[in-house]
Amino acid sequence: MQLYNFFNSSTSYRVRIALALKGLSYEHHGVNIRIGEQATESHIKLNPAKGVPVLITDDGQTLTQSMAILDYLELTYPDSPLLPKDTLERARVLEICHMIASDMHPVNNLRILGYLKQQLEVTDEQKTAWYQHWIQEGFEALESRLNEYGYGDYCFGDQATLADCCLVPQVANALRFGCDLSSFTKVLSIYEHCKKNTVFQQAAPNQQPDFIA
Ligand SMILES: N[C@@H](CCC(=O)N[C@@H](CS)C(=O)NCC(=O)O)C(=O)O
Repeated sequence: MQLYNFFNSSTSYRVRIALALKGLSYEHHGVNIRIGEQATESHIKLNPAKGVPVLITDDGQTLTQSMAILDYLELTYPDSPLLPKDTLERARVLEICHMIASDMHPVNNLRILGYLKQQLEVTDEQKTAWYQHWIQEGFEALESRLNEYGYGDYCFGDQATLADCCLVPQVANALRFGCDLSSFTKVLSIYEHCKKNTVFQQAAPNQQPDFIA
């Protein structure tokens, strides 16, 4: 497999965690979204939505959208499952994933922040206020849901699931942007637990070949 990704991209990081948890190797291709490599002609051929990650499967198929990639990996490589078999439990895991992937990530994506700044000409303070507002809203909901249904050291139990694959990169991004997450104690305790896992560490931004300090 080949993975087109960027070290600090949270959607890429989700997929890297899942690949690591499943023990799957892949060829890394760095796409520097800070300098617009996601919008080059060659990348648009892979992903017309101008984003990362992109997975090229072992049989040469091109897949975009991190949640679709995670689903593909789960079904194609069922060892070390990241979704529970029980239907309700599976839905709970996916609920957490989509709180992050569908609600939180899109409004704070690089292109959105860029549009606010360049086209709508908001100030840096307004852009930060926007970012922090959606982080606060999103994490409040996440904290509440995890307190209600989560259990164990990971989001659900003592084994990592796709919920943890989505949670860790979102927390890492929020901390990188200087958000105060101290009131989200459940979210933070899961994050800290995952960070101790060497498999999660393997997928971390600072372990990637394209990492820039
Ligand atoms: N929904 C897509 C989002 C992909 C996406 O937009 N990724 C970000 C990085 S986390 C990106 O490439 N952003 C580039 C940009 O906004 O220009 C997914 O989950 O794969």
